[in-house]
Amino acid sequence: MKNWVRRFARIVAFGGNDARVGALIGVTAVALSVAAHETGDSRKFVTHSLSVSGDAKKSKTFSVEDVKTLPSRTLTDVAVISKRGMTMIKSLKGVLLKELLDRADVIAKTNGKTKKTFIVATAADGYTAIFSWNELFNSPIGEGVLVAYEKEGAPVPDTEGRFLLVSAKDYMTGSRHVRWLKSVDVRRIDD
Ligand SMILES: Nc1nc2c(c(=O)[nH]1)N[C@H]1C(S)=C(S)[C@@H](COP(=O)(O)O)O[C@H]1N2
Ligand SMILES: [Mo]
Repeated sequence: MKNWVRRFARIVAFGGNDARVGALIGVTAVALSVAAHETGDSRKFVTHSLSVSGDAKKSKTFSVEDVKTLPSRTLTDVAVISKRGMTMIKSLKGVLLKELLDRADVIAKTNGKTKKTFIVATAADGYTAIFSWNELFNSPIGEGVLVAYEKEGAPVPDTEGRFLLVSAKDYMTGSRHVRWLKSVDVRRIDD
């Protein structure tokens, strides 16, 4: 790789007088730097563990391996829909968010607390999405809210892994498609 860059620099130095060579080099250099920038950016957001927190002292951190021990669910033909258009994901394997919350045991259920409870999903870049307790546990939406660790048969790639949260039953699935999911926090609107 380094040799390659050095050779490239030599071509730049000697090709300086030729406008066509110069233009070609310029375009290639921009393309290379954009590619490098994209991989660099993604890599810095990749998450390898997921923190689930809620009531009082209750909190649990899951590695990808930990999450893989929970009952898995596979969703097929998941659409990512936004104002910009639609892309299709052939398959996503993971654990339902409601299953993960049950396993972490972070939700208080006494004295009608659940109806005031909401769940905040936060990504490594600060992006967030929220779900109400009723939405997850008392509506069909919950069946589509998946914390995925596998996309189309491979670990979720750097561009959105290793934990990717989707809400497959939403109309506009883009807004609750949380790449680089880092934490899930249970909160209540009062008390
Ligand atoms: N972590 C993270 N996830 C995110 C975003 C983001 O900025 N950060 N953008 C969201 C938005 S606005 C959309 S529409 C979808 C799809 O984005 P894409 O078309 O770039 O894949 O990803 C969502 N997930
Ligand atoms: Mo979006």
